[in-house]
Amino acid sequence: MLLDSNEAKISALRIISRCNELAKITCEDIGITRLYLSKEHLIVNKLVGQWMKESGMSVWQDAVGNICGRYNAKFICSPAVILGSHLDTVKNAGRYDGILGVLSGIEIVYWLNKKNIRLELAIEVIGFGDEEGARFGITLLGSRGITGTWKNKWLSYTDNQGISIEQAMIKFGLNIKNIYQASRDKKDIAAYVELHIEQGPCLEQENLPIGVVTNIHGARRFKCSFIGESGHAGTVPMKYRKDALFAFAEWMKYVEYTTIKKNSQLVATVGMISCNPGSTNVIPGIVNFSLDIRGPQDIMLESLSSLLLKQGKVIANNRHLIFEYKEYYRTSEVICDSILRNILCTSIQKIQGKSILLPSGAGHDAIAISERWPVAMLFIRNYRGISHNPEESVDINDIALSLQAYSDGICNIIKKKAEY
Ligand code: HGY
Ligand code: MN
Ligand code: MN
Repeated sequence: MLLDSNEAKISALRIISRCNELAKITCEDIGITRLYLSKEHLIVNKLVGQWMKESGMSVWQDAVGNICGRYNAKFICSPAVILGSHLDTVKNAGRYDGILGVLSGIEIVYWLNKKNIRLELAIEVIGFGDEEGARFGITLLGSRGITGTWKNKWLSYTDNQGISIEQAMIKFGLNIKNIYQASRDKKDIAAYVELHIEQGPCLEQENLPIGVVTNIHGARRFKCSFIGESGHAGTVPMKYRKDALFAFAEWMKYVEYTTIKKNSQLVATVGMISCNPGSTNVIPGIVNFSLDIRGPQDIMLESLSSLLLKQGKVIANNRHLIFEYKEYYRTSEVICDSILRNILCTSIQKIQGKSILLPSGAGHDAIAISERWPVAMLFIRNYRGISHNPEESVDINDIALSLQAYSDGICNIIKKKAEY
């Protein structure tokens, strides 16, 4: 075991204090919001880069704004096992989503370095710059830099101030001509193992601090609109109205009922809505909104999305409105690598007596990385699974236990991978 319980506790205390320090780097007066290519992103990269350096890593910021650290193996050019997660947040976020995984990876390297241990493979820790997609709408822009699957068309995507990714990159100090320099050779990476808060209730229900992820659910995201006719709130009789908000409300009831009825693993969320023109005394003529659906299999997502979108059309027709939608994001289910999973389960059993396998309803950078390398994820229990919420919290003892399991798992994965 790389870490004994005292060392794990020292690291857990440092992780908590660093999460609190990073939580102060936000673009809002209250709450934590840290967006890709923002000035807060740059500040966090510098601070996390310094912590990486102090733990014994060589550090660089790559061509898409990820902060990367490398702890060499016995042989300089050995491939690496990548640890890490994301440093960006959603709006009004919690302080552990993503951050905990990056800081935990740094702690593993800290103790290897302190104990003068060099492994058969290198360890790299990456703080990805954009997993949430909270600024530009598309997600995994950091991890897709590593996999070399960046699309040039993304450069023209804009945030709600009309700033494009291209403009934001230039302001951040990146050269858009170099984006492909972030992509890594297949042979340079052996595996990716991410520690992340569960953001769900399973571990708490099982009364276990840590679990291993079986699969990451797929996702579909749509921009939708009900288009009716705005009118005078006082004069238009109800039966003559083309009220976009009532159509939306009727559709929302259908979304909830149909998703629940179809399958307990399916979820559907309308997280953003704008009602236009947005005056008390005007009948809403247009309602624009987002639709985010998740589920374990593409076929389930396919059938749920077609049901919901078809019903949007039916409701619009019945009310003499128009229903429009555009899909702008999709990821398929990712199955975590079984060899890596089994090694992590063995480490967890050592720590907590039993291991548990569970799905991830949330998306992670592992989705992008899995397109080129084997991935695995460890989940740590977080209070009531609350996440994307300032109430997000993690128990310090769970952090210490997860560090012992994570470090033991990584050392064993490296041993296994070095046999190849
Ligand atoms: O939305 C998600 O699943 C993740 O938090 N980006
Ligand atoms: Mn998140
Ligand atoms: Mn996350």
